[in-house]
Amino acid sequence: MEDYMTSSIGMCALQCGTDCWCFGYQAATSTCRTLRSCHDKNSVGPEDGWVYYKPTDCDEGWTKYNGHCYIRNTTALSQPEAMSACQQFGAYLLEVDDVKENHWVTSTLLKDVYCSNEYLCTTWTGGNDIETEGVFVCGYSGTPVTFTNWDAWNPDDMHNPSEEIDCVEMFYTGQWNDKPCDSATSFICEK
Ligand SMILES: [Ca+2]
Ligand SMILES: [Ca+2]
Ligand SMILES: [Ca+2]
Repeated sequence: MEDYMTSSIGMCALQCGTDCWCFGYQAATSTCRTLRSCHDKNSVGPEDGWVYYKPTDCDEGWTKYNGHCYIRNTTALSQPEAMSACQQFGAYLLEVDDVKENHWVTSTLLKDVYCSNEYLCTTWTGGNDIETEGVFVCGYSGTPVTFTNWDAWNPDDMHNPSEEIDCVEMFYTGQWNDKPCDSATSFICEK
């Protein structure tokens, strides 16, 4: 257990990362406390003014990783449709921040997915270069894509001048491919 001074309960929630299962916040003293075991959700703690939260509980069917919740949806939609579908869950289309998240998605959510041709069983991520060709951004946050895991032959939009190929999907191997955004593809939501 550790105590921190934080300016708000939201900042306190951010302190609760890996190895943190709950956090408590005492507004009167702006003190945040991260914990490895949980009080009942939103219950007032044993000391005055402490309120405890479980910030990373995932709903039924979602899988937790590093403070986020994920679900794989096998319905094939275009990337914009998949984005809207995720928004209806209060989530967004998968944004892969680093190699660890890429590996976790591949080894957990895609572990039972296999095709003889990897192009035939793919999953949308939220990345695209619609705005500026070759500059990939995350569709939800709008931030530049910093980590990438491209397949050796992709992105290949530059070799297809007749077609817009601006959305990023993931092979079951975890490697990325750029594909026309209106292609029907299964997808992963994250929140
Ligand atoms: Ca992510
Ligand atoms: Ca492109
Ligand atoms: Ca491609």
